[in-house]
Parts: sequence; structure tokens; C-alpha cells
Amino acid sequence: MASEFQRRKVIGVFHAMDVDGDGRLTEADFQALAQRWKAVAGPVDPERLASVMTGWWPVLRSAAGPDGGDGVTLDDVLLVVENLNGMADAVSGTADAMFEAIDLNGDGLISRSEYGALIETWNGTPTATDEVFPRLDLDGDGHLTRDEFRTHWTEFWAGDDPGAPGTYVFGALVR
Ligand SMILES: [Ca+2]
Ligand SMILES: [Ca+2]
Ligand SMILES: [Ca+2]
Repeated sequence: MASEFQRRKVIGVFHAMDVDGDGRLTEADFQALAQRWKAVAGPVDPERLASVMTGWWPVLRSAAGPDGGDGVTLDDVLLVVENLNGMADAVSGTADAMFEAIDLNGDGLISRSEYGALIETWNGTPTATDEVFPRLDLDGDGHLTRDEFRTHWTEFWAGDDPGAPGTYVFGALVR
């Protein structure tokens, strides 16, 4: 079972991914997300980004069972989250594609403003990140490195530690 903490952590992301707001994730939501990303992406190959994002769709859909055509619920997503420890390569590959999409100026680092653009794109709405960014910037040098980002991304999806900075990788403070 996913913990109550994991549920609270994932629910905000679930709503951000549910682009049409019907409470279920469908392939159409994934395509809409991929389009949103393509519009703002940094030096990442847009086809690679889209394929990484839509690549999660069959995984989620299979968690929804044979009737997955009805869409994927929050509980289905949590089922996948519970099993991510066995999918470390897929998780870090997604982190890397996201990192390259966020790195708008292609200098190999995520600045505070690039991070702000990430969260805004992900949520589809302006979101304050001043409180969050310093928690993610582990060495305080004003940037997120690829390793810092990968650590946080993996912690968010596969971890269960409320004290870990990765809890805040999507900007929102889990309450
Ligand atoms: Ca939906
Ligand atoms: Ca950059
Ligand atoms: Ca740093």
C-alpha cells in the first residue's frame, strides 16, 4: 500500500496531469501535457520528451486493469508508484529528459527562473517557487545540477520520506 504521505504527495501532480479535469488520466491528457511541454521546452529533442512522457501511459494504463480504457485513477497511479523501485532506469531517464526540457539556455544547469518556468508549465498556472528552490539546491550554489534534479525526481516518485527535499520537486509544499 502507498502511504498516506505518498498519496498527499502525488495528488497534486495527478491534478496537474489531469488536463481536462475529469478525475481520470487518459491518453488525451498525456498528449495535452506533451504539447504543453513541447511549447516551452529547452534544448531537449521535443520528440524524445514527448515519447518519454507518453511512454508512461501504457504503464499507468495497465495498472488500471483490463478496463483501463476508462482512464487511470489516483489509486492506479499509486499502484505504479509503489512499484517504481524496480523501474529505476525509467525513472531516471524521465528525470533526464525533464532536466533537458527545463534547461532553457542549455548551460547544463537549472537556474531559479528556469525552475519557476518548469513548475508553471507543469501546473499550467503561475506558482510561487521562492520557498522551494533553496530546498532543492542542496549545495546552495544557485543552480540545480543534473544529479541534484535526478535525486529529487526519484525521491518524489519512488521515495517515502516526508523530510526529503525531493518532496518539493513539483513546487508545492505538501501539507
Ligand atoms: Ca482527464
Ligand atoms: Ca540553464
Ligand atoms: Ca546546486
